[in-house]
Amino acid sequence: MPAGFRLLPGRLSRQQQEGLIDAVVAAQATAPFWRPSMPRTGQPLSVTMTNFGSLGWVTDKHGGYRYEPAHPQTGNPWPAMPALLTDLWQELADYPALPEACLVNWYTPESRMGLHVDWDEAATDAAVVSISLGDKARFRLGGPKRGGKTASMVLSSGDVVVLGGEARHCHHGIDRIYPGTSTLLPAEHFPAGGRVNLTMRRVNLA
Ligand code: MD3
Ligand code: FE
Repeated sequence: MPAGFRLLPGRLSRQQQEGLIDAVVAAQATAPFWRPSMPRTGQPLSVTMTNFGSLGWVTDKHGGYRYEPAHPQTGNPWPAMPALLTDLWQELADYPALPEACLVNWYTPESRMGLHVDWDEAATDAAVVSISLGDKARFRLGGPKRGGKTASMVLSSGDVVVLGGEARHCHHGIDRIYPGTSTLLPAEHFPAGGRVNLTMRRVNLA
């Protein structure tokens, strides 16, 4: 694994995981999951998304990848980040400012995320802190250049990954979801089951 990669298996208790899912469910009132589209082609992503924080990551055909202060469909400001998240950031990120954004990705069993590098943030000196909730997923991590060697690992509910240093600039993606491997997501709110990933990001330089 590249320098700056840290996996903390089972870092969150079941109760903490449930609290985060409750916050994602509560967020639906003002910031419902929506399906973003790729720049230029307008091809829809296979994940649906929402955000917490003063800024949220969005993408659409005409505006491309960017951070916005409001939900693209409701126009509401994103809901505040739960305190558990900012506490975790302060414990793990080793950065002198709080994250502005927490992107929430919901993967149903058919969802994938292709290999990519996150470079829409000015603060590339800050780590990204990722939290896995719900079904297990195969996470793939490569190098800074396209087409290099990659390695994969399974992420489980309650795992936390810190991507700092060199790892921050590495390609990564989600190959597949393993359906039915967690009981965390309540069927009334997540009828298709699957996995929710939270990624905290510092966007602007501190
Ligand atoms: C490695 N999400 O939202 S989180 C994304 O599980 C994203 O939803 C995946 O990639 C998910 O952009 C992976 C782990 C992650 C997040 C950011 C990274 C790994 C990273 C940035 C640089 C290197
Ligand atoms: Fe990413």
